[in-house]
Amino acid sequence: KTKAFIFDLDGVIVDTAKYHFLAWQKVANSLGINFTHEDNELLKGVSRVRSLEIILGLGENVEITEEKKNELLIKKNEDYLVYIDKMDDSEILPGVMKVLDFLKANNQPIILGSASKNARPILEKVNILHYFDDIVDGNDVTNAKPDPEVFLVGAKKANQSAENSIVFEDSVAGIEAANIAGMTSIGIGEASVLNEAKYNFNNFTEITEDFLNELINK
Ligand code: B16
Ligand code: MG
Repeated sequence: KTKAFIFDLDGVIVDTAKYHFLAWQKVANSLGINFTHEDNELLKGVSRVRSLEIILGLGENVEITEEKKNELLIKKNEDYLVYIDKMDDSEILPGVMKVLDFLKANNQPIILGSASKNARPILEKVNILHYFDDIVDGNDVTNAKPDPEVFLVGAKKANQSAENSIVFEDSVAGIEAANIAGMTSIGIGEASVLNEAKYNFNNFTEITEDFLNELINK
């Protein structure tokens, strides 16, 4: 059988959260706002604009103009891209290649469903752009996760129904989006945090070929 396998990017294929953190921390510090690793968790799966709003909310009565906000968004992305530029395939998370290779060998559509506007350059940097039959990212959709738009568009590109689509996600918002879409949600990370997921794994090394075969033949 053929299914659509939809992968989130940040936190699933690569750990870019650490680079987002460094770039956002610079922005926060420039505004006198304390921004911790714990705060960074709030930004996972969330769009760039929304991330800035969350950071501004961490400060006390920080009010800035729209113009300044746009400036900060540009500055943040410029900083982030400096880190991205240094990435290579050693940054692909454990077990990911094994799963991508297995799906490819079994002729399953592989789709990217990410909120990031930098998805393509990141996939290029880590040398796996050619694995993807289609890419749906922050440039293609208007509604951010937990809205299911990004995954619904992805399934459509693979010519598969939502029921025949499987989503790998590391964020609560992403799992919620997959569930709302009526897709099979697979949480990658803390099961206690991603407790709404249909299946949970700490990382891709725990995903067996038997499990993937079960998903394909269901
Ligand atoms: P960018 P994902 C998301 O990617 C990240 O988890 C989130 O932290 C980030 O703010 C968002 O992309 C936008 O990224 O600034 O590169 O457009 O997890 O949906 O792959
Ligand atoms: Mg993610």
